Amino acid sequence: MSADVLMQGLRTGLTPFLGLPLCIDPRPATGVVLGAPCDAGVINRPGARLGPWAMRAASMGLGSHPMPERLREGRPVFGAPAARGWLDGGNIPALPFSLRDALETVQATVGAWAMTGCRTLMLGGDHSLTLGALRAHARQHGPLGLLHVDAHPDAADGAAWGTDIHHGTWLRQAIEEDLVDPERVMQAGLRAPRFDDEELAFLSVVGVRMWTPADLRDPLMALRLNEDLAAVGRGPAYVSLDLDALDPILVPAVAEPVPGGLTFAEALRLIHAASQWAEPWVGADLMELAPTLEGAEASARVAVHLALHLLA
Ligand SMILES: [Mn+2]
Repeated sequence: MSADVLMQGLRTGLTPFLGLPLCIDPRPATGVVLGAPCDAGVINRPGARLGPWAMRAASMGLGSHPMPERLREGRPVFGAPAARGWLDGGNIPALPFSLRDALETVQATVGAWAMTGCRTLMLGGDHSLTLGALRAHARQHGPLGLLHVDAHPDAADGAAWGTDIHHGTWLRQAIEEDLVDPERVMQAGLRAPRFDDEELAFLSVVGVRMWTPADLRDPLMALRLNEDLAAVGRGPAYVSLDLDALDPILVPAVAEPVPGGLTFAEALRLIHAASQWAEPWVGADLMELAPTLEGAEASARVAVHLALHLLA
């Protein structure tokens, strides 16, 4: 972000994400950042409807060239996201009163941008909205690969709450609707206690690749980890990050924090693995930041830094 952009933010009071050009009408571009201000799918602690505002505010005044991981290994030049054709498309007008309506709005808005060949980065919002974005991108590309970073498997059926849409069911829906190819779905960071074993049984039967934090850290599993990450990226793929995948010491302001999560470096390693894929991801999201909860500012900052690396 240049001083000009910072000055523009000070003068107008508007803080487009990372100072990207603001453009709410879909048009051809490299990619677009879209806020998704809805948390109608949250079971327990609400607040994610305000996530997009918190992330835009936390991105104000931040440099947009991430430091390469190791300076000794040469100097990859990413260039600023704005220079590479990224836009801030404003918010998806997803009202937080009706999840079904919100999902349609997410699908329509993400779809309108995707139709122009644009990649999308959605800032949530609760995790149920990922289903809308997957519907939009799968319509363009067919069943997608999915890197799903989360403390929870998000593949419950409708039994627990008598409804098949909330932030713990979207992956089940996406698999049943053929939006993703289950054998190209990898989950990382899983550790939340479960009500029963049904979810994990379903996921393993359809071939989803599941990773706990301990498995991710096990040097004996490194080869398989690389194989699984590469499998996701064998075709068009989507990256969905629930911020509760990270440890609640880093990101406390989420609906369902679970101790024992990923470090920032571990989350980055997963994002960097995606940069080895045959083609760039078609869509990504950062979900569940609830800035009404304690630790909001620090949590938003972590989210923005993850976004920077996703865009790079
Ligand atoms: Mn989730």
